[in-house]
Amino acid sequence: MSDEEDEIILSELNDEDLVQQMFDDLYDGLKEEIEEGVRILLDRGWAPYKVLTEALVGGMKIVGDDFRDGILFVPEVLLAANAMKGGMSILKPLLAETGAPRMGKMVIGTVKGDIHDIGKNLVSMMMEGAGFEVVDLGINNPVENYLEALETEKPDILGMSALLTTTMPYMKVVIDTMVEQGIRDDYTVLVGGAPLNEEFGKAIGADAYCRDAAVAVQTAKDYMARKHNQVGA
Ligand code: B1M
Repeated sequence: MSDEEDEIILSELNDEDLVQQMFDDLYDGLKEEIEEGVRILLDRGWAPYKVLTEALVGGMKIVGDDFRDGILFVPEVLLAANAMKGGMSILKPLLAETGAPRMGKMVIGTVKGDIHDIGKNLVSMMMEGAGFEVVDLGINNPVENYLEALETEKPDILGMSALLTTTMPYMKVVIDTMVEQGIRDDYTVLVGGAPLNEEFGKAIGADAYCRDAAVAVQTAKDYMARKHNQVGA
């Protein structure tokens, strides 16, 4: 870090400059600065969701673009991801503290061969905030992990995340196995991740593709409402 950057006092920046500075700090993997930025924005009355989407996810988009273009490499992106997680850990309890009534239960995990977990964690946080109980299986899950969790946790929803074009087909392996075992229709299956789209979701037999965490929450709520209507009918 240069002397000039050393002198930046985050709390003295206006909101716009602070968010720009947080983009730079996320890019540079500066976890403590990101945590400080998050706290300042919250103190200024920003809603946790706004901090998450505008300051953190916005910054990660820049990291992603430069990673794609070969300007950033894995070690730098890992640092950025670590800084992002620092910010997310401050927001997590706030997003979960909405006092929303219990909506249902979801098991979620990133599929086999894939270690990306930021998006999945964000979905988990937002689902918890909306009143869902979430069982997070973590990353790199073979089909057996999902099946075991379905049996022991008995969730309403199975969520799967994949960030690589090479790992997204594995979602179909999980769904096909559920079909083979005659349990597919016992659950709502929601899928998400940057390389997916609606067409892919349909093609693999998922109930819905969710573009982002907010869509995941809304879709989950819609399916729960339908389920309750069916039970009530
Ligand atoms: Co990786 N990586 N990465 N990476 N990485 C991508 C995905 C990539 C697009 C970068 C690029 O080239 N532009 C590219 C994939 C290319 C492709 O397949 N077409 C890529 C690559 C190639 C790789 C490696 C192969 C690199 C290498 O080793 N040479 C390697 C693979 C490792 C592996 O998994 N086996 C790798 C490694 C890594 C790091 C470990 C360094 C790190 C991950 C750290 C971590 O997650 N703990 C990393 C990161 C951070 C990224 C980028 C930069 C950012 C991903 C992210 O966190 N985004 C990413 C570039 C990009 O996506 N633009 C990239 C922020 C997050 C909030 O968004 O995850 O999309 P996202 O989640 C969203 C939605 O997609 C949706 O909601 C979320 C919140 O709104 N969603 C769901 C996600 N999951 C859902 C589940 C649901 C519902 C919605 O269930 C109901």
